[in-house]
Amino acid sequence: MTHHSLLLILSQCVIDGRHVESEQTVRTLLGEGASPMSVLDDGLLPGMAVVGQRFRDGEMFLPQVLVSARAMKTAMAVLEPLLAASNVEPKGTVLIGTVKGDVHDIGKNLVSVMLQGNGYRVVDIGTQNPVEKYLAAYEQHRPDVVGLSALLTTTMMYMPTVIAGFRSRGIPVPVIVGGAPVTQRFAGEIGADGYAKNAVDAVDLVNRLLKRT
Ligand code: B1M
Repeated sequence: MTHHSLLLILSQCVIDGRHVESEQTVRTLLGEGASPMSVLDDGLLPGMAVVGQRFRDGEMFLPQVLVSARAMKTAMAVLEPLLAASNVEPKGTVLIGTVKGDVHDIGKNLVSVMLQGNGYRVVDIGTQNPVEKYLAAYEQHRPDVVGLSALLTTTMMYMPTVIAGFRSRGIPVPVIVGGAPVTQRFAGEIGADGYAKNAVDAVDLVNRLLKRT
């Protein structure tokens, strides 16, 4: 079978929520020489995009989205070590987490993996983080950049609270934001130090903020 047909099968596995087959298909593709990035970009992400559209249009419901997310995560677990493989000294530390009230973590995890793959140490504090959690993790790990993720138009409104938490304590760490509903304009309005549309742009952004390449 060609890479192209395997990638189409992989997308369909995510859409249908077939996690065992999605993992197997990823392993087959890698075994046949496909790059981890193309498995992600041309197989998993297009599948997840269809899930998002169908969910929005009322053609798919929450339980189905959950099984799709599981299929995506199972496949990502195979790809993550490959995407994150990097032997260099850390270029810096990035603290990342999804904000309070929000359980979405697939995109955040992808940003973490891409940062790791590009030489950063990542402290990932998971989902549903109130400002206190970010502050406590900052004190513990002293990151060079703090990243906030939000996937809901409601939870992104919590981002300014986290930024204010750092600013009101005089902590000068750059805070960057991202997630499907977040825009450059919103980032500017809430006083974030940067916005990235996707995981690849997030790496560029952190490189620029820390003047690393
Ligand atoms: Co939810 N959900 N969901 N969901 N879900 C969305 C976000 C939604 C757009 C679907 C839709 O209606 N079309 C919609 C939000 C509407 C809105 O607010 N505008 C929605 C909704 C409504 C909900 C619930 C409220 C549903 C309900 O209960 N009625 C509920 C909320 C739960 C909560 O958080 N409190 C809910 C629940 C869930 C599941 C649990 C079932 C599951 C999440 C599983 C998980 O993450 N562990 C889920 C999923 C899977 C989705 C969709 C279908 C896919 C999200 C995803 O993983 N995309 C999503 C529709 C969509 O976005 N197409 C949807 C793939 C991922 C790689 O992309 O997360 O965008 P993304 O990340 C990208 C960029 O955004 C960026 O880089 C990433 C990689 O390129 N990025 C950053 C992300 N974070 C970044 C941080 C950065 C920089 C870049 O710097 C720090």
